[in-house]
Amino acid sequence: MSGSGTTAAPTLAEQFPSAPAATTEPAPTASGTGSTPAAGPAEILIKDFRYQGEKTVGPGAEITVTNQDREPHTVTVDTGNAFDVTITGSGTTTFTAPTEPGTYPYHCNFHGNMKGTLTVK
Ligand SMILES: [Cu+2]
Repeated sequence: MSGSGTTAAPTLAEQFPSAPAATTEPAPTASGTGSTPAAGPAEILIKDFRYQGEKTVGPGAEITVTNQDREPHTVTVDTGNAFDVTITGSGTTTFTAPTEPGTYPYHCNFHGNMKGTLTVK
C-alpha cells in the first residue's frame, strides 16, 4: 500500500498579520474619467527597421511616429483595425491611440520582422 515516506510539503499556514501601513502602495487618487493622458508625449521611434521600445499611452492619445529610416514603414495593428498608418522614409506621421485600454501588438506591412506593442491604459 502506501507505506513509503512521502516528503510532506511544509504547510505555510503562517500569514503575516502585520498591516502594511507603509507607503508601499500609492493611494489611487485618480478616480473616474481622466481626460489627461497618464503618459507624456506619445511617440514611437522607428530606427534601423525596428520599433524602439514599447509604448504605453493614454486612451485616445495622439501618437507621433518618427521614421528615421529611409525606407517607409507602417504601424499596423495585428488584429482589428484600431490603427494602420504608413510613415514615409525619414517622415513623421501621427495617429490616434485606441480608446479602449489593452495591449495592441502591431507590425510593419512592409517588413514582417518588425513588431512592436502598444499598450493603452
Ligand atoms: Cu517596415
